[in-house]
Amino acid sequence: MELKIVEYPDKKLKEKSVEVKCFDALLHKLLDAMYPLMLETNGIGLAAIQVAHAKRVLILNIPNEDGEQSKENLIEMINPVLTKKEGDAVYQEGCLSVPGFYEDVNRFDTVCVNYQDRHGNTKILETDGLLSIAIQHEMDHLEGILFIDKLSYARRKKFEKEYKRMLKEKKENKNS
Ligand code: Y12
Ligand code: CO
Repeated sequence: MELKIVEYPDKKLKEKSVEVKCFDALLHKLLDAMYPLMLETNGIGLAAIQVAHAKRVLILNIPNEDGEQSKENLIEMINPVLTKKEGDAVYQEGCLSVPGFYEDVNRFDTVCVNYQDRHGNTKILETDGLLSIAIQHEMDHLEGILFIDKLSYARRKKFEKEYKRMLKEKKENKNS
């Protein structure tokens, strides 16, 4: 399955993803194609809508203490639901769909998430730190929300200006 990252301002990213009911070979194909793409693009989290599939599917692969990602630590979440959100955290986030821009975002510190694995088995995970932030970031994608949507008015304006300039430069470099 050939996948490509959908980048802002593509309207596809605003779509609300739909519940997965079939845990079939097609779902496994999608998950199997998302993982190498996420690694190739230096991502630690990726939602299916970022590869133009509006399904409630996301993957996470947090690097270990040596900064290395391994398949052992890959988490695949289907139909995730937050059942607990506690405390406050601020983290400088980035997104494969908004390349080149990083900004502080307010999140919950600890979350508990109920989800299904690729076979439809129910799982529960309670976590904090980077994994908690990544879960919240990726779950926002399922609602069509990007981290830039959570910025203050002034920071969002700054982003739009910088991003427009970056896209213009990209276009000029491509044509020269
Ligand atoms: C903390 C903050 C955000 C998340 C969500 C997952 N985000 C990512 O995995 C973002 C990765 C990323 C990688 C980039 O590098 C390339 O595309 C090669 C990137 O691009 C540039 O900066 C040019 C942007 C974001 C989880 C936890
Ligand atoms: Co993202």
